[in-house]
Amino acid sequence: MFFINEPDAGGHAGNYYPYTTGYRNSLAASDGYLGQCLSAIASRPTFADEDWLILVTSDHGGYLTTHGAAGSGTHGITVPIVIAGTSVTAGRIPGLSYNFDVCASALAHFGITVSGMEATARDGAAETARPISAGLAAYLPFDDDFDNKITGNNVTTEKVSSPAITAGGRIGSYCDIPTGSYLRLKNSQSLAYEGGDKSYTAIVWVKMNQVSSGDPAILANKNWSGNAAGTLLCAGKLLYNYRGVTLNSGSGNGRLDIGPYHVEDNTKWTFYAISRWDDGTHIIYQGRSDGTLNWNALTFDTFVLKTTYPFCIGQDGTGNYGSKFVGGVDDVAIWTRALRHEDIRRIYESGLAGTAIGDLLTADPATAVWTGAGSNPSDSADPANWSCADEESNPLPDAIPGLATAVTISGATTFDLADGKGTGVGSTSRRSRTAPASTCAGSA
Ligand SMILES: [Ca+2]
Ligand SMILES: [Zn+2]
Repeated sequence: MFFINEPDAGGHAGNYYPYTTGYRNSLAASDGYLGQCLSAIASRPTFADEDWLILVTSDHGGYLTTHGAAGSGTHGITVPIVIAGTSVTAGRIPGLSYNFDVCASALAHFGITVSGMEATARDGAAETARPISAGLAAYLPFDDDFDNKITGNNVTTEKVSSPAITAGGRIGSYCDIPTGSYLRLKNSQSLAYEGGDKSYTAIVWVKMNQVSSGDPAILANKNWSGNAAGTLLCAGKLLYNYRGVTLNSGSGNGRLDIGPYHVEDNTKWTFYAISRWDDGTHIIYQGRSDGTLNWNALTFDTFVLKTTYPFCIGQDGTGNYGSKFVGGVDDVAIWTRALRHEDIRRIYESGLAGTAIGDLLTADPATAVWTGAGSNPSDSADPANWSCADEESNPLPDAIPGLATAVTISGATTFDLADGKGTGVGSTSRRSRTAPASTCAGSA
């Protein structure tokens, strides 16, 4: 076992944030030491016959220049855990794990089970990829209007006072919310969420001033007061005399607060995502304008998501909370399920690059795989010779092309659906087949 102190020192010296150069350098240095260690292990003459388990974790996280434990445990206890080895299942560790779980994981590797220990032996698990559109209940790009672009669920937008579609959003235009204005998502109380009405994801790009007083709601379906049930993304939670964005989740008789995150200045669009998983894990993400995405997580089993209030943007569920949100929101979306990390990262990075969530629904990189004999895509008239490369292995009728940009044929060759020409397949003959109207199930 070895211990690297650089991240601790780097955090105390500046702060514990991934967007701070000094801290990032300390992580890079640590990564280098770890790389040397792994290289040494892999170069052992008997390495091929050995059964290594590599465990990496941290004894604490950090908030500002502190370990982040007091007042809010989330910055202090949200730490990385990496488990690698030939016996490990690739994928995210399910639920919430703790640094002491590495002890149980190491013992389990040696076949030792310890009873009465709080720690749990961890392993990765492959997550099932689902289309980003799955469970998407509300999507508000604010480019031309305030409308929810997801039809069929009766969730509609209602303006209160004078929110305004304004140029200069994260993508296209955005919704400017002056003092006292907000948006109400009518009928959102009736949405049915997965996981016993407890799993959801909400994403919003926000541009605002650092809140100097009060704690206005950015997005909420709860009464802010006390332990009321529901969820609320809050703009001004106070910790260590520093205000920031938090997630507040209520059960009716208890609550969970995760965060806060420092707010960028009012010229920058910042990404926030909140999600709640079937297993109770709550996660709040902040994606900065500089490309750094980080998150805090806690478990809250008794959380109650559904309330009598609709989701509101710029207010709590009641519409009457005293602290008023002032700022802009863009590309807001609410799902009735938890999105995977990979999906949230993809949405964030796409947004940074100017691609809205709506574009991801129709222009997914739907990669269809040629499975027919040989490598001649002219045989593509037979859907049985194609399969969608997404994890759901959908056949071509679900898979192709209208909206896809490229198809992978027999692994290495690509087939450009835009002009219908294959490359590296012996000819560039045009495909005669008309693409089905539907797209890859991984795309819409
Ligand atoms: Ca927009
Ligand atoms: Zn320290």
